[in-house]
Amino acid sequence: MEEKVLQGVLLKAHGGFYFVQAASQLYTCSLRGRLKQELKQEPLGLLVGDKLLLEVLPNETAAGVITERLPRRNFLLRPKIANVDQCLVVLAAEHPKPDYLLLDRLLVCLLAAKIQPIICFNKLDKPQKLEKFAPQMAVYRQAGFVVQPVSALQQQGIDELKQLLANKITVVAGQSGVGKSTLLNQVQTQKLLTGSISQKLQRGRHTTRMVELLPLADGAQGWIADTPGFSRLNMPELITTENLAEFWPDLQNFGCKCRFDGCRHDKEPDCQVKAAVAEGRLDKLRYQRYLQLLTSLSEKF
Ligand SMILES: Nc1nc2c(ncn2[C@@H]2O[C@H](COP(=O)(O)OP(=O)(O)OP(=O)(O)O)[C@@H](O)[C@H]2O)c(=O)[nH]1
Ligand SMILES: [Mg+2]
Ligand SMILES: [Zn+2]
Repeated sequence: MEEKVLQGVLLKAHGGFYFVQAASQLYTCSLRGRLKQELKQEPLGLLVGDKLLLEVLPNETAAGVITERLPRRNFLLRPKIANVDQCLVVLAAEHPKPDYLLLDRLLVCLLAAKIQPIICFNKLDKPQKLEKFAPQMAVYRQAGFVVQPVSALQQQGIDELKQLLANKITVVAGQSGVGKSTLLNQVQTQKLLTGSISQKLQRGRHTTRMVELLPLADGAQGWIADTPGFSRLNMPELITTENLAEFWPDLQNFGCKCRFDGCRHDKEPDCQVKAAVAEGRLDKLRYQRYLQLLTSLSEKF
């Protein structure tokens, strides 16, 4: 009898089993011996998000054998996920207040890794809150980023968010307490721990939390992974003082007209970026954060 071969995505690995979604069904899989040997040569092995081929076992409805891993588009090490399309960067209107330096640093890292960022402002529970943050959202929209205002509490902006997540593998990032898990509970079906309970449990645990891709709700194609909050992020090695501006789309627009090739838009004369800031065509605070990151990069050496 001919084996049925399907293409699927690894959602989680646990206790020697691999849980693979293929054709909107979840298969519990083992590894074909030959693939297992091949993977032993690699430090990472299979990652959540890996696209795989599996043979469905005859007479069993939801069991299979993974025979092959398909090529990876990219991968992240923290959290360990392959084939990441985009990152939902969550900020809160308050508790905690937005940390724009952290946001800008994250955006640089994501663009350098060719992962599409989505900036999500949460806890905009009242119209006044939305008004208060409209100028900040406009700054990032003008820079070319996708910005989605939401209130997880009031369930506002959730349908728009769902549309942005469809058909993609998304990871979530943002400081602790911004509402990542609360938001995720509205776009996928599994119940995640939120608030202080989640923080207490995480502190008490010795093992690193297992990464898992969660299928989106309402039968939508696409997956999303929650991550515990973080407040620090190191810049990857490939970002230098010379190329930082390349990952800063709003500076980039003006920067190509500077007098010097390779202008860092810092102390150089005839810098079009500085001119744009002086004339209010470019947000001053974001430019100042660019200078701050430029300084921190130059201090690394
Ligand atoms: N007012 C308001 N509170 C919210 C909203 N979304 C989440 N919260 C609250 O914010 C707190 C933190 O939410 P979590 O979803 O646990 O935050 P998290 O980002 O997952 O935090 P970590 O898991 O620690 O990284 C909880 O008490 C939520 O109820 C919102 O839209 N408005
Ligand atoms: Mg959480
Ligand atoms: Zn310049």
